[in-house]
Amino acid sequence: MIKNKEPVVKRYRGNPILTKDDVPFPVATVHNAGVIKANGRYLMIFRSHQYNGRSILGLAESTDGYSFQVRPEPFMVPSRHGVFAEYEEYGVEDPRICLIDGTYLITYSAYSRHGVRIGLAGTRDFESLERIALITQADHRNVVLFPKKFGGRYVRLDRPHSEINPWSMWLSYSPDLVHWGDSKVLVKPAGYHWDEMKIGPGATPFQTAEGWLNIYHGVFRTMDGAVYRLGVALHDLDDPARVIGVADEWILQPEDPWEITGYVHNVVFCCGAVPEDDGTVKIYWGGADKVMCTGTARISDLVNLCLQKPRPRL
Ligand code: BMA
Repeated sequence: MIKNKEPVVKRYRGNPILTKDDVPFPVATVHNAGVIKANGRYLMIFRSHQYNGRSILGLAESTDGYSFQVRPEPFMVPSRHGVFAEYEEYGVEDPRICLIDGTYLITYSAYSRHGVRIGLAGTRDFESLERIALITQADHRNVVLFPKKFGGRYVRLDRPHSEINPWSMWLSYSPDLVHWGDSKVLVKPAGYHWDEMKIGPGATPFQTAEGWLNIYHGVFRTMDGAVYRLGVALHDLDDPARVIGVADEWILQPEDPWEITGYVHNVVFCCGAVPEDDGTVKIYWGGADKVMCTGTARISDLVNLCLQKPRPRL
């Protein structure tokens, strides 16, 4: 059992691990990065606001998951060609990375005067990047792919926006990564709860013996504005549309000064986590939409929170 005041996520003492001062091109922020471990290297695709308020993506690399070196040029800027140019006009944001069949697939938010939709791009080497398709209509954010096919279909967690239903987590299927459907709602914000305003998928889910672990964000509206925290849910290994349990308690909330104050205050926002061979997971989060931070958790602790302290079902 987890003792009451022991934090589930242990913050890295060297936080923040990446700031705008580490970036060799002009940016105002570094946050909400997708991270993956590939052949012993940690690859981080981070979001940065430019000084016009619109976002681009940069790439940083590390051998230990803590100390990152940023490449000299941005990794992805809004497209100037075709359909992508029209829908990325206001910027590209919040990337998630998922390895399927030898390709690193990147889902990102594409902002434009038409709203926000999700773009899908792929790379095999983190050198060149190919845009594949815009895979949602407006208004969707926070799409994460499962790193495996189920019954021959790709699966993703979705977060459509709706005025009637509070922002919730859905799931959709695709035969080809481009056309998606068969959607169903999986988890909704719980009333007068830390995530009662909205929830959204965070890191690419990873496999544990008990199920897929899904680290997500939840938002609570206060008199002082919204507070973004992180939570966990566990999905069935063979059927990710079956939610085994959603932990009742958050696993991380803004506490460090650079999580409380920044571009948007009181935000911890996760787009990536790296499970390690020693039973821990490195969780990466943006602090106050301004810096990147990390911390570790025991995977079994996160699983136990979903199994032993779940919230009531949908
Ligand atoms: C959400 C997104 C995130 C951001 C968060 C807090 O709506 O815009 O990219 O981190 O708000 O500002």
